[in-house]
Amino acid sequence: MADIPDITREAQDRAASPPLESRVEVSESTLGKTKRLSRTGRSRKQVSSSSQRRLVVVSNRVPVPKDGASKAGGLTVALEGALKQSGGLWFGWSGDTVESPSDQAKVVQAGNITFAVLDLSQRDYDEYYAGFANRALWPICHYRLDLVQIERQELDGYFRVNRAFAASLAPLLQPEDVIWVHDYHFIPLAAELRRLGFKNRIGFFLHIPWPPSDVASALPAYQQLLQGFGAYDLVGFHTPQDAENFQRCLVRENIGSSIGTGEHEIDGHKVRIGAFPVGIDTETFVRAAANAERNALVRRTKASLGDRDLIIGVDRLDYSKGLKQRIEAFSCFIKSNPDFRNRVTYIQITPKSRSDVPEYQRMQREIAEQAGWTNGSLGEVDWTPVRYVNRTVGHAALAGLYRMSQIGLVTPLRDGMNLVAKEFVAAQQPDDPGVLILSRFAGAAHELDGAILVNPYDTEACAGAIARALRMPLEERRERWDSMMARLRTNSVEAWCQHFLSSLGNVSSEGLEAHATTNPENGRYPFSEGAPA
Ligand code: ADQ
Repeated sequence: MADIPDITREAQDRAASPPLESRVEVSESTLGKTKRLSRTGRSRKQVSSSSQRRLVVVSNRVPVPKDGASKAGGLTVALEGALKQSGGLWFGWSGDTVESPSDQAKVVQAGNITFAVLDLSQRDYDEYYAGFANRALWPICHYRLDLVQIERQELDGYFRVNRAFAASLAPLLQPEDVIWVHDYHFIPLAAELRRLGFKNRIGFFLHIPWPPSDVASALPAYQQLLQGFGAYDLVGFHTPQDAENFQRCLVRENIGSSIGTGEHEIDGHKVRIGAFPVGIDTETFVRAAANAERNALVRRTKASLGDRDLIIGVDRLDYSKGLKQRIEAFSCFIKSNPDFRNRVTYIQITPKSRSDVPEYQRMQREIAEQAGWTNGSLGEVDWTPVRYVNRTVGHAALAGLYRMSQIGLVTPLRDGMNLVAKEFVAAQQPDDPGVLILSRFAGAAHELDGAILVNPYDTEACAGAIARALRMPLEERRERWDSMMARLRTNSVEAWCQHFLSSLGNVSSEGLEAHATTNPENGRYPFSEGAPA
């Protein structure tokens, strides 16, 4: 497995000793007092120094606390950890569609986090979310040109909603706020805020992959989207490979000019580009897993397995997760290793998502049918080889299910990071850990060097990996787990957040120069160490 990306080591150092000017703390003014401020002016009450900058997070879905229900989105899980540390404002879509949405956000205060959300009209939802974001950006960023749906109207809707969200966010912003925009739904948001006169530091993090230019250029309004990145001060990706793909797209399209390693100037504005691999709340997961024996679902599942081994897969139901190929690989494993018949069970826990997008409806049907066929052809009266479940499971139970599994099967066809891979590792019992089988096309493959890396399209190789994992001696399992766990302990979600925000805080001419001098221009991308071959 390849080397550790340099930026992660840097993250560890920074997390241990955050620079003063980049610390983000809760300022006194909260959104509860939603007074309108001049766009660039400073309210007299806002005495805000660089060490007291309020953090504003923008993401499509905002988990406004309601009933403590468990959440299935990786973005949510990662960001909650981040905002709890610093407090501030979390702005985005409410998740609701209404007939006549207000342009003023609904505000809820919870602890040190203020949530502000907007509803969408059905048309906005169809065009911006179900349309352009999930039928053009998502498939293209996951290298699925065969699934792309391009509609002018949806493209217009995407830019229209971004403009409207920027306009509604504007009155809630303060001049010193540090704004952190998340994911593909909001690429043009910074450009819209700049157009309104905001000069705040604005960072962007993409939670999904960024493909090479031949694939990315299938995006409609490709140049306009790329140009929009120029309004950010910092653009982050999960892996060096994604960051490199992105910068090459800029170069190839003649958008601005490269001004050093990982830096670009677009319309006179400097943008820093880098890899920031997201982590998980490792210690919480470790504790949850250790206590999970008390969990009723975990206990019932254990009893239902008897002495069979367990293989676990946990994914949102999405074509990027490679579920069809995974079930095929499991089936191939059983057929080629008959001694494992009735000795191993594969549980796939998969909540449905985006069910109103036609490509997802089709896939949901296909996967369910495939699980049914597999059980029909392989199963016994007393053995269901594949337990396929469309449910969300609470994190405590999930941690326990990971822990009792001999294998974590994480084989996406393409994934920005994949938090499940990390959660599985964190949940293992140190003296008897399970084995992670991980797709080389998941961002996590850049970090988790103790996993068995597989090509998810190669059914027989994946089946072979399952057999190898089930027969792996304890010593090798421990060795592999130790090295992955060390990484998870240092690159937690806190370290990720700290690293991104400190990098955003350091974006200035001076910071950029300093950065350039520490990365000798040797023709390689600065963070390109660590990409799997
Ligand atoms: P996702 O595509 O949603 O995230 P992932 O990173 O695996 O994928 O995160 C899924 C999260 O949802 C995990 O925390 C997992 O525990 C949880 N989850 C999944 N199924 C569940 C279930 N049945 N019950 C309960 N919880 C469940 C996007 C990108 C990823 C990237 C993340 C974070 O697609 O590549 O890693 O954002 O940046």
